[in-house]
Amino acid sequence: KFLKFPEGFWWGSAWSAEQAEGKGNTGKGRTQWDMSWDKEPNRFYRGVNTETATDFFHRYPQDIQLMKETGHNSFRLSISWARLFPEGDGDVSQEAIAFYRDMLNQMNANGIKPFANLFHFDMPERMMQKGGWESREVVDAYVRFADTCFAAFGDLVFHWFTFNEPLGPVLGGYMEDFHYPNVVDFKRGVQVAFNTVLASAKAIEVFKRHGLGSKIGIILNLSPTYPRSENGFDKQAAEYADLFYNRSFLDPSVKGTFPQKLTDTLKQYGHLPTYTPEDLAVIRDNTVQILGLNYYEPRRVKARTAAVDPQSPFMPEWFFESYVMPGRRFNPHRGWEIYEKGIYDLCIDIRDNYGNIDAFISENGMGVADEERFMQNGQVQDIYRIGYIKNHLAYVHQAIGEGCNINGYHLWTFIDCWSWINAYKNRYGLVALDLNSQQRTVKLSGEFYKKLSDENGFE
Ligand code: BGP
Repeated sequence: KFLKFPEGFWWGSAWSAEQAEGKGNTGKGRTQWDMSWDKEPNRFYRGVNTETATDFFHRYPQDIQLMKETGHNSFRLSISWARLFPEGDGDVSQEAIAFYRDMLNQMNANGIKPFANLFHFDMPERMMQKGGWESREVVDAYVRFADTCFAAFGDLVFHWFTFNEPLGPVLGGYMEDFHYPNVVDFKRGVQVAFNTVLASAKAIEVFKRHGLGSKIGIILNLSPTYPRSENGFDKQAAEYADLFYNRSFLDPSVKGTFPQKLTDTLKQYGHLPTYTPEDLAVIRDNTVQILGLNYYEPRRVKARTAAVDPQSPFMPEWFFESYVMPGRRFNPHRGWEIYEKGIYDLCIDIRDNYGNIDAFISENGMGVADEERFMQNGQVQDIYRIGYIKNHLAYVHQAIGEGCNINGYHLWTFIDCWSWINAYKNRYGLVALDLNSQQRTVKLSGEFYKKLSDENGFE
């Protein structure tokens, strides 16, 4: 059966500045990833940093042609804060503005709607030295950066996003030790979460003053959370995991308020962040106009079996334990469970609990190592990726049929790009990258994607 998508559906893909551009020659400042690299070059990054990455900086004119060849009518990039403001604050780089303006112009000229995101894990070094998202000064500098972007690129950007996955810096930087500053301190993490919510709302406030025709939103990584059983303890565990990891950002972004139960819990354990009544008013008055949904895997939890040591530092995991479902299907290269129905459950949640706000799938994708194994006549035959995309899209199609306001699908990613934990180990692209020659070759999935977009559906 042919599954047809609504007219004007956004077909595209996404990536970020740090992961794709490379340094280039506009005098880009250092970021937190350069700091991580200095500290431990081989910890995660497998001997590859972001100096060159996928070299989008130099190759964007040809790459935009490749977007066309692979069926893109839209594309999400991020604007590098450290490129615009090498010091994070202070003087803006005119070269950086010229670079992005030309790139955005070329995308528009080729019928590709640019979706621009303002923060994708890439804190400028100077800002990180001031405390990163823990610091109010950094929040203010970010808002100036956002303001500058709206003024400089407002005529060229189709939709704006304040953050990609604001949970990332909290989990990575303050809980699980894989982003700078690599500490385990949930209290500081909560402050980071609050400050990013506030920064997002402040950027939206400034955006509205520009009177642009575009919309502004946020991109969240959401994992529908399933209890191991219908047992009350397991269900309660799932409710807490959902509060901490999904509702914590969804509610303030879309409704302008934090879930009461989350606030109560943080208060009870002495983990409320510092804020003022004015902050809460800014958050209340500046909710998002569009929502990007990144979906990779569900979260499965059960009630804790091991007792919590009350002397240990408070963590969300005091309320639940992760649980691996027996017989689950998963991607062995990334370790993530593959559960396509999760994308449907997520869409239904947004329809029913978040006013069916304008939304789209802003990331979904499959990272696979050593894809040369699947090379035939010079092309990666990634039938597994085509299957992955189709299986998820079938559920997105069903959700749309049931009234969900889902306007597009962006795959992670376009050309193979650098990853925070695995550098170039796992490849996600529709287009293969030869890291030595920087040569690009469209994979079988890239051909499939073109057909999918041309026909606005698939069989
Ligand atoms: C998302 C990020 C992306 C990208 C993707 C794939 O969470 O927004 O930046 O990296 O995940 O994950 P990974 O690169 O860790 O395999």
